[in-house]
Amino acid sequence: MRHSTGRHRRTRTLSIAAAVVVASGAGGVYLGLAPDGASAAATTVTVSTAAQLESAVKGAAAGTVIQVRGGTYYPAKTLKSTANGTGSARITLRAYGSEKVKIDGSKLADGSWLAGIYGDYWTVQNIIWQNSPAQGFVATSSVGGVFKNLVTANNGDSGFTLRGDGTTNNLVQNLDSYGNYDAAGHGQNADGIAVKFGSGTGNRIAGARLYNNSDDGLDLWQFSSPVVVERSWAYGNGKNRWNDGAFEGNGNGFKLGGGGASVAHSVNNNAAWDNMLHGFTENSNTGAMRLNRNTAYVNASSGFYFATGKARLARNLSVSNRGGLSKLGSSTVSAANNWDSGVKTPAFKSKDATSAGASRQGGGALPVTSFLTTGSGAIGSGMG
Ligand SMILES: [Ca+2]
Ligand SMILES: [Ca+2]
Repeated sequence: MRHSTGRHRRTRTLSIAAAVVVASGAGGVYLGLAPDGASAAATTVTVSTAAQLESAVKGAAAGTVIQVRGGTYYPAKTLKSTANGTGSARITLRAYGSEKVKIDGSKLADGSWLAGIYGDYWTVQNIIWQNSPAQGFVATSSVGGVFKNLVTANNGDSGFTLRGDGTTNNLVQNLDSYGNYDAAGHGQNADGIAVKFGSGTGNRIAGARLYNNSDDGLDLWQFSSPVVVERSWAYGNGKNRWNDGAFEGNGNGFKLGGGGASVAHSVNNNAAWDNMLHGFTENSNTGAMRLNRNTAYVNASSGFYFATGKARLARNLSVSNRGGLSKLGSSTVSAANNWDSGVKTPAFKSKDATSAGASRQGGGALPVTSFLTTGSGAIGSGMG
């Protein structure tokens, strides 16, 4: 029984691998099988043309590793897969070595996403997704995804999206998402990262820079399970950078709900500056969100807008926000923030954001910056 299952799996895996070999032509292909045949085979496919990339994504199965050689790729269709990896045999799509890979949607049909993943246990790493006519990268109802060191830039709707019920245990680490703008909606939809219209626990966003998008930096609209957002920066969102005469972008840094969901997100050690609306806002989410050690600076409206819900805010820092430091309701719990009585506002070491926009460190971590740092371990974002 057990042997029979193993044999079937091996056969199936080999036939998928063979299909990928054919599809990828003369590109370097490595095929390896687990010794006992019980776990899925590791199949590494190296691609160097858009057609090879499309075939490899289409043919991916548990254990497939797709390595993309440096260059700019213009797929003719959305890169789409419903395949599932497993915890021990992930599906990996990544740049080859340290080569720079741009996947560009400018030849796609109107309304197309650039990438749509519907499966579990994908790792997608070190790739720039740009110029899509609609969304850049979308993962729908995915479990266990690792989305690391990605850039989503200048797409026609939100840069990076997690959506759907069953969106569980995904990590989005070190994302840069900028310049996204939905012309059809006059900018009202394109966020840096959207975790919207869905549910599922264990999702975490860390080390992101979400900037110069037409709508919000981060948007958790109608996502009904807690999301962790940490060590991320949102800035310059909601400005009309596209000469759109009917511009409708909102421009919150961190928009933590809306659409009726009441959910306790955790939002820690982030910073929002120079956004056109609030730095951080519940956006009608009445859940007991926790916000600790975040910093809001020179946003056009409130630094922290939590007027209706049960958010718990502690050790946050709000400076020079034009609509006020904070707007809190009677159910909000507020302690040791710089707007609370008796709490001092430490001085920033730097108000020059230039270094925050610099290249990331090797490995993908946020650049080292003194911008908005205070040296205090008691209040505000540590900026990294
Ligand atoms: Ca909007
Ligand atoms: Ca939005």
